[in-house]
Amino acid sequence: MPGNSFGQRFRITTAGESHGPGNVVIIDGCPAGLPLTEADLLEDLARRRPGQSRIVTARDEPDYPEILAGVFDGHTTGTSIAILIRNTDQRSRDYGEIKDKYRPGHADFTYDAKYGRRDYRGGGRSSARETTVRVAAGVVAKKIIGTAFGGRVVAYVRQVGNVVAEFSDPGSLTPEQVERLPDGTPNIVRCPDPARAAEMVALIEEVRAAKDSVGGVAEIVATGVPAGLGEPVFDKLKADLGHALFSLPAVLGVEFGVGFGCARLHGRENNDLFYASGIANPQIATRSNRHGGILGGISSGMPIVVRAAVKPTSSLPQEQETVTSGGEATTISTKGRHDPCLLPRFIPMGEAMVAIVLADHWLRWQGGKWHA
Ligand code: EPS
Repeated sequence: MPGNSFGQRFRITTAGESHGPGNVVIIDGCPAGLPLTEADLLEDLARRRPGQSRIVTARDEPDYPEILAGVFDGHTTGTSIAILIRNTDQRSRDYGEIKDKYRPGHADFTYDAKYGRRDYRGGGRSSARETTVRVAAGVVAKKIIGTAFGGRVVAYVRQVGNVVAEFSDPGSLTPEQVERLPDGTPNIVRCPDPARAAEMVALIEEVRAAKDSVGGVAEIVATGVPAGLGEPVFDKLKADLGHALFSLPAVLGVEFGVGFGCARLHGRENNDLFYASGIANPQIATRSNRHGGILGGISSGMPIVVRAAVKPTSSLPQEQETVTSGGEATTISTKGRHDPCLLPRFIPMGEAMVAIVLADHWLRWQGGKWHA
């Protein structure tokens, strides 16, 4: 398969480029009878939208979704859903220079190596602009998991550069804490620790002024997920979540629970001990959650905690060495409008991909028997 589709029972296929007419997603496998309107998609799209605050790209897109198929009378029909989001604020003249030059850290070189041609305007097909429609599909997936089992996915920024926020109970953080500061103003960096959030914003403003960029870590937490989601061996829930998150642009690392920290631990420290509560219908849980909510590739009923490391934006408005497609040495300073840090807008993308995997695995587990 050419890699434009993801999922088995809940399957998304996307098409689109950063400076083409728009991006589209086709969602297959959504059960009939789920309430769905364009208005339902707006909140998450606004959280992902460029131009939303002073610390993101200035490209200003309204990202208004058009549902073209699969919905009638405000409910899904069970047939394929198509959602289109048009591009309206492309500035392709900024990209004439990179037609023949490879931007450091970008996919320009590798797309040329693979296909021998590419849409060089913006990031083309490799642009994060494609994630608009994934976020729209993620809203559908969030509705499925919310209706089916009360599942909820909340993501937030854990780290920007050297500024790290620690949360002792990730499963208790609310979307309101991610989106708003205690005084009610927008939490533009989406870190639910107000002191760290202020430091992160200052750091992002500093790197932008220096014509540089900075990386970070997003933490994505799924709660209410029952024990039992995931397939053995190749389609472990962990493997599919890893696939989903690594498919987002700029992700260089994914870890669950204690993650790479497990390398330093002994088994006795790392094991999460089981306990049961209730007698007639005992509920089994673990006292700690170093395993991150997945054991043997199957959800344990504990919150699923996964982190994605996101690299600093490759596009830099300062001169860097590169080569042309003909192999001549040259320099490049990337024009265009870019995020000095990708993390604030990554949050709804991470939530969407996790929700899509959970909806897919729930539907696979239920064998398609679920009714809205
Ligand atoms: C992006 C490059 C910039 C960003 C863009 C992501 O756009 P352009 O293609 O015009 O250079 O503004 O972000 C969005 C437009 C968006 O909606 O996410 C890239 O190369 O990934």
